[in-house]
Amino acid sequence: MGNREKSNSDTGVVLKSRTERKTKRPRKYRVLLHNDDYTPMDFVVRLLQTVFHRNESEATQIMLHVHNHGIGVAGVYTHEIAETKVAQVHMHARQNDCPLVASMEPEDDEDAE
Ligand code: TYC
Repeated sequence: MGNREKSNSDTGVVLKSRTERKTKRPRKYRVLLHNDDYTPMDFVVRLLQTVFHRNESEATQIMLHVHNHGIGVAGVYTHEIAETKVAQVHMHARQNDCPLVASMEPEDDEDAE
């Protein structure tokens, strides 16, 4: 990020550069669904509708993407919300004896900007 500072050698006054953010925007996290061989497709679609507020068409597309590629993005959220979504997936999965796994990862690269 733009942390360059200009120093006036006479006064010692240090001006923060204009590009430095006054407030940091919260980092966002992708919530990922992982494929498995046992969780029913319709269960994953319903979960995407209830937990991730996807409509039936979006939910079906995401489920099929995970089924075909092994992993997929259910949604992007701030850290606390993403953690809650992951926990909700695991709760629903355990309650229905499904091995479904969710995880989260930062949306932006650590060293970007
Ligand atoms: N592969 C599962 C099946 O064939 C469906 C599935 C999709 C499971 C997505 C998990 O995250 C998942 N019944």
